[in-house]
Amino acid sequence: MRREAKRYTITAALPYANGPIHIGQLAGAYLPSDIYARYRKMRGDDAVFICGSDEHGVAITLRAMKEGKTPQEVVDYYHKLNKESFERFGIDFDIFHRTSDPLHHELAQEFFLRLYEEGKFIEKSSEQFYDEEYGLFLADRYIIGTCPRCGYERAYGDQCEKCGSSLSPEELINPVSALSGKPPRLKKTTHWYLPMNEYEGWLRKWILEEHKDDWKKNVLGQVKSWLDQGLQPRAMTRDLDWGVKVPLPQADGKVLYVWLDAPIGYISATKAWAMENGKDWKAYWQDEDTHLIHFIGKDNIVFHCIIFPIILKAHGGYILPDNVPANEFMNMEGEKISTSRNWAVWLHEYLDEFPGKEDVLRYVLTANMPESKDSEFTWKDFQEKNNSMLVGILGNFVNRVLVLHQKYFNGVVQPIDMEARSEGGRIRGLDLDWGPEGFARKISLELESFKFRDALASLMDVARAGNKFLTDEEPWKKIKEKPGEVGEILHIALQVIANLAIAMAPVMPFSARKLAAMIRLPEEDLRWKNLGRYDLLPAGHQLGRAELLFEKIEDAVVEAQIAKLMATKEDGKLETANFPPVREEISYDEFMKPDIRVGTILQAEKMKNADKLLKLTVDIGVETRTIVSGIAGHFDPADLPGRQVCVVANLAPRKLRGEVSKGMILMAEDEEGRLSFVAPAENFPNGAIIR
Ligand code: B3M
Ligand code: ZN
Repeated sequence: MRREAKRYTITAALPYANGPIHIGQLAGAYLPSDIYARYRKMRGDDAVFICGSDEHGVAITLRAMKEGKTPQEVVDYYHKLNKESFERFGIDFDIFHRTSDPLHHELAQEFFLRLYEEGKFIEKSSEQFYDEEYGLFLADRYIIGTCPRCGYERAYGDQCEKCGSSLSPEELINPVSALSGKPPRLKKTTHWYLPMNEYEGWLRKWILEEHKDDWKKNVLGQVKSWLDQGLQPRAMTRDLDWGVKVPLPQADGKVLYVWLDAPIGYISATKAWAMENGKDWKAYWQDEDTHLIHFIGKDNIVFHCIIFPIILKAHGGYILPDNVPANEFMNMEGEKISTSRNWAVWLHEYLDEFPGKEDVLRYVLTANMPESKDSEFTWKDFQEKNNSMLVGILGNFVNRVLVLHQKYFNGVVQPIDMEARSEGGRIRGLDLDWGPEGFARKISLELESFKFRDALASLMDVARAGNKFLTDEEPWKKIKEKPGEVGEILHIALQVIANLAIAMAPVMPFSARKLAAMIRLPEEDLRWKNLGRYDLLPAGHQLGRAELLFEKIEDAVVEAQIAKLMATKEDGKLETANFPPVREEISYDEFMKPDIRVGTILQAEKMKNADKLLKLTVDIGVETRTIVSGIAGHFDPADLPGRQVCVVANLAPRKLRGEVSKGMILMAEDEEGRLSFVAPAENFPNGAIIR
């Protein structure tokens, strides 16, 4: 049985300080955690909301290499940018710490030493991939190859970003160094491994049995699939010079694996916050009555549900997560969000370009949150949701009421005989349940079960009910004959508005505050316990000045954003910096060896029992050939006949799935593994020579 929570430790994934924050990360981890933390605090719960920059790992050193900077320069820059962006966007962390802080290094080393001294690691020497040219062992993102599980060709040495599998370098098919682009050689080294396999039974019971009803299906599904595949011992150290030093005399030149140190960053951040605020950090990490909740994106599930819990368990004395409500991914304008291709909306740019519209983005991202499946952001939808929902429903209701109220009653709340107007927990004419099972409870339960989309929809239903009430009651027609009744109608509508101000606050804190000021609802009344009350604005209460809560967004504004995206897309195509450097020199004679010809695809069909292969019939002028090509995942065979290609014509024939393939089709491949045919710029005779 779950214990009632006395306090909440709420964490959001520590973003790598190697780039700005984009909307996918906001929708995945930062907005849901912020909404949840705000909700807890509005209820008066003891809750701390923790985040910070993840400043170690190959993600940082690769970026530094690409930018021609030191890793320290890179993390200093992005830590500051991201911390400020989060603040401006109203992501209300109690602390945004950083893993380069000495406090963190100390704690991470303490963890390592404790596990080391208690014999929780296995020390093992083995041959590992090594890049001769760069003099570096190739761990994690330094090595790229084909994922053994899904076939994605640009999986990293620690994880496949396509299918989410956690990997180790030796599992990759056709591994190459991300640095030199060359196949690595093997070199001996010693590391400390966490025998994750020993914890399988325990994990199965703790997650798949004890949490089978309260954890999200997507999270349980991933955990189950890892456990079913069987866990392997995983190295907790790396041969790198950037990171937390391994605190052992024999481990010179080694650092902790970033996924060992980063989650400990949640704890060190809590410690730093506690020190600054006179709190006891242990209560938030070691007291069984604390609920620990990790908000993350789906690519981080294995680390938060398997590796970090094992580390906490092996260490002892720490609580385990009560829930890990991981989200799926948000796509954008029909494509995967991609940092390397600059296909994203960057938070700091949005904040600069849409001042005062933080809540619009918060609303749209929450309404499209990828809670149970991948979702999509488009600028058109952004505009549409703003204009129809925020302006059309919520803003319109508030504005109509406040303007009429000002006009008829100078902003003074009128008396009402509530008894006479209500029956059975409802106010006549208004489709809202104010009772204990009513809208207030519904929204609370939705927030508590991490159903933020539903909570937002319920909130909009309240505004809709208010709008309908006003339209049905037609106070503007009654004001001459029955001013007393109009006073009551607006009184009721104002109570709905006060409730909206409270219910909005977790998702749209800026607008909630603005609205509260407009109705002069005192700060201390913006509490969750007041939700569902219809006496928040008593008769005689003087309202403030009405302003527009939301404004229409014109076509030109979103068209400009779309144009900007298209432009970056063009730039992105030309970007080469992330590709491996040029390979070793060859002689002119070597260059002349391949005989490359222009050809035209005549037929294309899928190969049986091989999802990735297409059988192509290609006319290369001098003859017609069969070529088997591994492009089935990228192209529809129906689209290929008639397409010109370049063929390496003198490649030795190979037998693939029983079919003899004569030659190879040339393809360009980008960082995401997308393929594009290489062909002459205009239609050309088949058989023409390329050199
Ligand atoms: N920095 C990965 C990411 O940004 C990683 C999360 C760490 S959470 C402890 O997605
Ligand atoms: Zn994969």
